[in-house]
Order: sequence, then structure tokens, then C-alpha cells
Amino acid sequence: MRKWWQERVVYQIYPRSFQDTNGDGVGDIPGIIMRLPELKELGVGILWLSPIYKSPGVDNGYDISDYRDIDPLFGTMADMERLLAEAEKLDIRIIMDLVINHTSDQHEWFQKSRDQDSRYRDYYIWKPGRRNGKPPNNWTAFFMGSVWEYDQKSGEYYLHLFHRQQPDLNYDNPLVIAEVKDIMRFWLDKGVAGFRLDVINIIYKASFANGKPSLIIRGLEHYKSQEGNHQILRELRREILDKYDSFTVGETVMVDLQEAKELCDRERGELDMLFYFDHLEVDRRIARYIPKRFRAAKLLQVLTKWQQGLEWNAVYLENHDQPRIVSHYGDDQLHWEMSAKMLALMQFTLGGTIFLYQGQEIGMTNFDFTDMKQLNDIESHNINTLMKRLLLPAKLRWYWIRTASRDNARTPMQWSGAKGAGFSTASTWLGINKNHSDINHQEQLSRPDSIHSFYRKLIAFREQNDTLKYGSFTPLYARKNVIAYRRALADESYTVILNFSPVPRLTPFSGTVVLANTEEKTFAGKLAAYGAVMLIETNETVKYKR
Ligand code: ISL
Ligand code: CA
Repeated sequence: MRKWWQERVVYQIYPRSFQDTNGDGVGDIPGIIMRLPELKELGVGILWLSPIYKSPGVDNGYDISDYRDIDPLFGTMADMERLLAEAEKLDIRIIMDLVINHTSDQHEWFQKSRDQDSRYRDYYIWKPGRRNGKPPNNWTAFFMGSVWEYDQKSGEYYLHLFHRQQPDLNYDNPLVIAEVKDIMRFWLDKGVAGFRLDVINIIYKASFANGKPSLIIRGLEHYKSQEGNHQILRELRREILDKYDSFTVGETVMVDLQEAKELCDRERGELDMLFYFDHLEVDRRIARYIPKRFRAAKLLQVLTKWQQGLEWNAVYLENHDQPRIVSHYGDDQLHWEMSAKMLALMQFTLGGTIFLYQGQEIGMTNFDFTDMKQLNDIESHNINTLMKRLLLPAKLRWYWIRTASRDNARTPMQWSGAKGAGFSTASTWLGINKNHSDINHQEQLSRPDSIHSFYRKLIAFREQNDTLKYGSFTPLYARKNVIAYRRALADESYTVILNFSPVPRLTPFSGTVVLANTEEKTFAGKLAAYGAVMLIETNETVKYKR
């Protein structure tokens, strides 16, 4: 049976950078309300809000200090209720970002937990150090360094897989699971339609033995996708989520296809879909920060694996942790518009639920910062410090940060070409890209051939089209950074051909165009630089060979 969340396009909002209404340089909930009509116009059916809960903001809200309150930076609970009501009027549903692997160290639970005798002690993972004065084990954190932080007050170490101000909850404690259920109920009762579950496959730590040697994350094998983790997800699903008309999308760290299949299996009843990263790491080495050459053939291979492997995909090219897709797999200079549209066409011709990230629909690019001081992201700063310690030259460090920093996606939304980009009248929490004079929402609304118009067209087309949402996926061709695949359902079949290179390419296909980033109605085989076409009734002169 088909579900409503398989039919709608999701739009991720990073509230801090979306729309400021009170002139403090930070986006807020009234700003989201103000922009609802534009989102409706685009064709969006679901909003995912990055965290707006009370938080000290060490990791921009992914460190929650009160799950039942709104951070004053973003507004009030009344604003949030108004947002839910206004969105409902437009038939837009809202999912929240739920971060339950860890809390903020400012959360009341954690503060109380520092007392050995508190009932909250076992809400977190406390361990004595090893006899040699070393921390409890050798695991390393996602944001660099040890996962253990010594707490003077307790005389013990606590575990944090991310920043030291993000202590991990203890999922061996049923009280913690009970708290999570309450929090979920609280928001579902307010009318949210589900959750994006942050790092949800690493919440259960099965053992605390030393990790095996690893270049990046040491210890992963003791907590990634453990049976205990699966059990918790099933329990949350059965006891809470199934009681509401809701869905979940899990963000899953370093997940492989087998794990993903288990996590999303309908019968098992854990997650509805999940975010994996493979398709964005085609040009990355082990650590996301180390680049390597992009090859479209490799991308096709990865897409094929996941499109064919999973029953239902979450299809995304950007989020608040990733560089902008046009700067990443496209060309944000000479071929900006063509490559942004080519990537849009690729995304909308993949099966699953589409997730757009704010600004993607106007082809926003990576930041134009020139100095580390302009960055806010703790991950970028930590990685820079680590690379410095490894004596990597400044130029290389900056090149890596510039291509991979999470702040690339976090610069304020470019609504107009005016000072402040229509985002804010004040000086903003993170710099605005200077290219907002050319790349902005207002300019694109005025043009029927803009990237924004193209997205609108794609959303509308897909809404009416089951083949793109539910059809099979077959790879057809990969040569010289041109790839092609087929999507088919019943007696409908489409061929999608994409050129990832900055020069025109000849392909063995021709046929009738349904969607394209150029004007032609029939395709004779030659794709423009970053050209993209979707054909119905295709002639193919050569069969695909790997
Ligand atoms: O972004 C990453 C690589 O640079 C990942 O390692 C990322 O930290 C990981 O995917 C988890 O991300 C999520 O949890 C983090 C938070 O900082 C991210 O913003 C969030 O998306 C901790 O809550
Ligand atoms: Ca504000």
C-alpha cells in the first residue's frame, strides 16, 4: 500500500539560516511561517526542521538541553504551534529533527547525572579510567579526539561520540527509552508528522572494549547497527509511532546495504527510510574531507546498488552537513545553471522520497569565505586543528575545508539581491555569500527558465508520475562521465541521460524528450555540457557494457 510520505517532496529547513524576522541576524520560526506560501508554490508537501529545541548551540541545536521547549533564538512554543496550524492550512506536514543519541551537557539530566547518587546517573555512560591513567578505552569521536571526557565532579569519564558537550545517553537504561517515548508522544500530540532521527544506528553501545585500529573512527564496531539498536527502534515504532499517522527517516552513520535493508524492512518495523552517504562520497576518501577524482561511472554504480537494493529510498543530494551539490558534482561557475538543472533532473528521476535542502532549488553554491575565522562549524574547526597538528600545509588544509566544510550549506538563504539577501537586516550569524546579487530567489521567480522554475516543473511532473516514484531502476550506460539509466513501471519506460562533463558528448541514444535542461523536443544523441534529458521512446544503438 502506498503512503502519503512516498508521494510528497520534503524540504529541509535549517532554521538559523532560513529567514530572520526580528532583526537579530538569525532565522526564526516566524520567518518559516512567512515563507510558507513560497514553499507551497514550489510544490513542497513536507517540511523537515533542523533542531529548534532549547540548546546552547554548540553544534547548532544538535545539542538539546530541553526537548519540550523552543530555543528563544527561534521563537516560542506559541510560534511553533502557529507554524503547525498555518502549514496544515496549506496541507504541508512537518517533521522534527530528533537527536537522541546524545543531549547537551547543559541538559538537566546530564547536570544531575554528574552526581554519583542521582537517579540520573545511569542516563549517561560513566566509566572509571584505566589503571595507567588513560581513559576507559581507545575509541575516537566523530569530531576528533577521544570519546571520553573526565569530569572532576564525578571522578569518572563520560562518553561522547560527538563533541564533549554532547554526552551520549545510555540505552541500556529503560528509563532513557521511556523518556524518549514521552518526548515523541509530546510532539506527535502537537501534530508533527514524524521525525528525522539523528545518527540513529549508533545509539546502542553493545560493548566498551577497545576498538580495532582504524584511520578515522575507532570503536565503531562496538556500537554501529547493533541488535540492541534494532530492538529499540522496533519498540519505539510499535509503542509510539504506529499509533500516529507518522513516518521516520533515520540518519544512519556508515551504514552498509545489508544493515540498511534490516533497518528499513517493512516486516521488522524499524525505520521507514534512511539517509546513507555513499552517493555523496564518490569523490571522497575514507574521511569525507579528503577529495579524490569524481567519476560518473562510480556514481552510477552506487546509485544502482541503493536503488535496486532498497525497497524505498530517501533521495537527497544536499543537507546541512554537506557541500552544495552544484559546487560538488556540478560546476558553480561557467556551467552553474545547466549543471544545477542536470543534478535536479537526476534527483527527480530516482525512486523514493525526494528531500530538498533550502537553497538547492535556486542553485546556491558553497561559501565564498577566505579565512577559517569566517567559519562557525565546530567540526571544521576541530578538523583544521587536527590537520595542523599533523603538520599539513595551510594551503592544503584550506582547500580541504573549503570543499567539504558543513558551513558550505549553512550560509543564509539568498532570497534577494539586496543587502542582507532578504534574509536579515542585521549582521548575520554566518556570512552571506556575495553571489546573492546574482543567485537569489527573487531573480529566479522572475524567469521561466530558472533553476527554481525547473524544480517546480520537476516536482509537479513527479507528483503525477508513478514510474519515477515507484518504478524499477536499470543502469544503461557509463562512458566519459556520461551516464544513463532506465526507470520503468508497467508499460511506461524512461531513459535518463546525464552529462557530468563540461564539454558536449555524443551518446548512443536518441528519442523523444519529456524532461531536459535544454529546449529540444527530440534528442539526436548529442548532449550539451552538463546536459540532461529524460526520453520516452528511446532508440539505443549500443548496449551497455560495464
Ligand atoms: O557530517 C558529517 C561528516 O562531516 C558526519 O560525520 C555527521 O557528523 C554525521 O553524519 C552525524 O550528523 C548528525 O549528527 C551530528 C550533527 O552535528 C549533524 O549536524 C547531524 O546531521 C551530531 O548530532
Ligand atoms: Ca531572528
